[in-house]
Amino acid sequence: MTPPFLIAGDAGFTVGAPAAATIPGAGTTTAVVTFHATTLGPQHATLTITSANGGTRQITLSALAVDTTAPTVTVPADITVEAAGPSTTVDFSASANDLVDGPTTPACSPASGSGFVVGTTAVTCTATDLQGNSASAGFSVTVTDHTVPSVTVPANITTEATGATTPVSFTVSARDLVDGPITPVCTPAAGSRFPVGTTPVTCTATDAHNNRASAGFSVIVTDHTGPTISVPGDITREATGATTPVTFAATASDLVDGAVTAICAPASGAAFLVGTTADYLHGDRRAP
Ligand SMILES: [Ca+2]
Ligand SMILES: [Ca+2]
Repeated sequence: MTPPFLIAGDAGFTVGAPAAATIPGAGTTTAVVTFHATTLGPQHATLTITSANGGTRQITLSALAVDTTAPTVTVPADITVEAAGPSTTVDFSASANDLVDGPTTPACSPASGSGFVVGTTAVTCTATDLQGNSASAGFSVTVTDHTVPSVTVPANITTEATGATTPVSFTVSARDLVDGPITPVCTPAAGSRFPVGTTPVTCTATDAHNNRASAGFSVIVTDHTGPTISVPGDITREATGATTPVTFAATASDLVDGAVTAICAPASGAAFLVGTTADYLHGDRRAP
């Protein structure tokens, strides 16, 4: 005789196969009982076993529902952003879900909305369920600086020569989003001596991450200043004939050109008539 034994459960658990077991003779059978706990803590279920002749027996099963599973933490992929300043605000979202507690908000360090410096910063997000099980996940925030500094130079400078070369000073500046003020390097440098004419000046600023920018202007040195001429005082000679040769020395010096030739008319050594002759001279090769 192989009477079936029926195993039935109350609400709160299910009985897996073989729920209806055929037990040959005085054998045993196995049924899988699964609790569906809706709360943590002790769980109870009652099994009723009915034999072929209608006899029943009830068995109370107990289980303890526990939560030893940490939440699952979801973080974004690694983030790369270009710096917006010495510190760059980066927002991100991370989430966590616990089998028992449901969605939770992980705590991230540094938190979303923090300021990140240039470089790579590791962010760790940790979620802890109500039973104290915690899990972490991480990603990185990389802030780059590919932005060149801004270089400020003056407008073209025009100045009158004060010598063969003329010292010219000027002020330039540069600023980087990340590094702040930077001192540009100018060629020629401020305070250099410039020749007459137009000389381009290039100023370059390099930030801490080797991003470089240049700006330029011109220094224009003009020479509108005539030479200084030295002539002798008025000369009086006694005539030696119809005309009398008179020699004299005249010199000219220019701020830019130095000594220049003074050309006299009449020239030194010319034959002068009796009377007064005005002698004119000029010497600056740039004279207007
Ligand atoms: Ca849990
Ligand atoms: Ca920069």
